[in-house]
Amino acid sequence: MTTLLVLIVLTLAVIAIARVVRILELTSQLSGESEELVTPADNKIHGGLSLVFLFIGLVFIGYTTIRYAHFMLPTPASSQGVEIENLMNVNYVLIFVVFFITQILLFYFAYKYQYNKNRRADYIPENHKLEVIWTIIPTIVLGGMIVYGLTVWNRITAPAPDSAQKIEIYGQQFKWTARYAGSDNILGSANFMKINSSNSLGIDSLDHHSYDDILTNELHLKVNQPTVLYIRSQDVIHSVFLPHFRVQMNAVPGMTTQFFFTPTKTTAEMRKITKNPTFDYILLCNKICGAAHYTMKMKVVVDEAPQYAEWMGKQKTFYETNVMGATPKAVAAN
Ligand SMILES: [Cu+2]
Repeated sequence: MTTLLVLIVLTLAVIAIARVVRILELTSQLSGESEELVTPADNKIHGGLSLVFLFIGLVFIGYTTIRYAHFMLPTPASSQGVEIENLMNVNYVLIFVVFFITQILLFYFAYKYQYNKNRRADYIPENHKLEVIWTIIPTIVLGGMIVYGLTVWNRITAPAPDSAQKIEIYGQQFKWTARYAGSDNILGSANFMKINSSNSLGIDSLDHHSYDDILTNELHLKVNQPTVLYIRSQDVIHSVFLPHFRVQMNAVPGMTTQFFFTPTKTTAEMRKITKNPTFDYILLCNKICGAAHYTMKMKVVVDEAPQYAEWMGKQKTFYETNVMGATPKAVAAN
């Protein structure tokens, strides 16, 4: 309600200002002055205002950057994340340098070169040296950024080693399920034809690799263990987003996408780093996938090996929950 009132007041203020300007125009017409006439005093005021605007803008940028810095992600929690973070930082530095140089020059020039009837502008139809400089510098800088970015991308999307832990992340409207490959480290095959109310992932119960698979609603990762996520979707495009690990990959129906990374900081370590005793890693859906998209998240825990083994020991396998559990019913049905 307050927002609406503020908007109404602002709209009325704009209309009022427009009317006042119109009245001023009409009075100047009546008094015989030309409305386009710009006096040297006007030029001075506008030139000065450019400097004031530049100063206010710079102070505002500095203030908001410091004031809202805590909304930035904490230090990356995976080895791949460190590379992405460095790439981002190099980009930020370049963008900030170019931003400050161009904005300062823009407003300073508006002040310095305000109209002066005694000054004539130089006529420079072409200047090869200048054109070569402003072509070559951006070419080198942007070319360097592309090469650097592609190198990082190739490294972080390199194939996972065989020893990497395999976990499936399955998205559906509106939840995530994690499936661990179990002691054989091979995920059992799955097929959408096998999806039913007790098997939403469509896991093939005839494939013996699926017997030791473990389905969970929480993603536990072992610290310093290379981990590869195989990502599937049941219905629409979702996106697996693990901001603290700087990981993101789409979940696309009909295909399996993947992302390989190594978590390097346990949840306990990250709680110390963020000075937040209730901090938890999170896996979010980062594609607007429907009405309850915002609820589509899963808690992520990075454990030391013993805690990880303890948690894993408490989980039930697909064989225990679906195959063994389903057999008596199947027999009874026959
Ligand atoms: Cu989603």
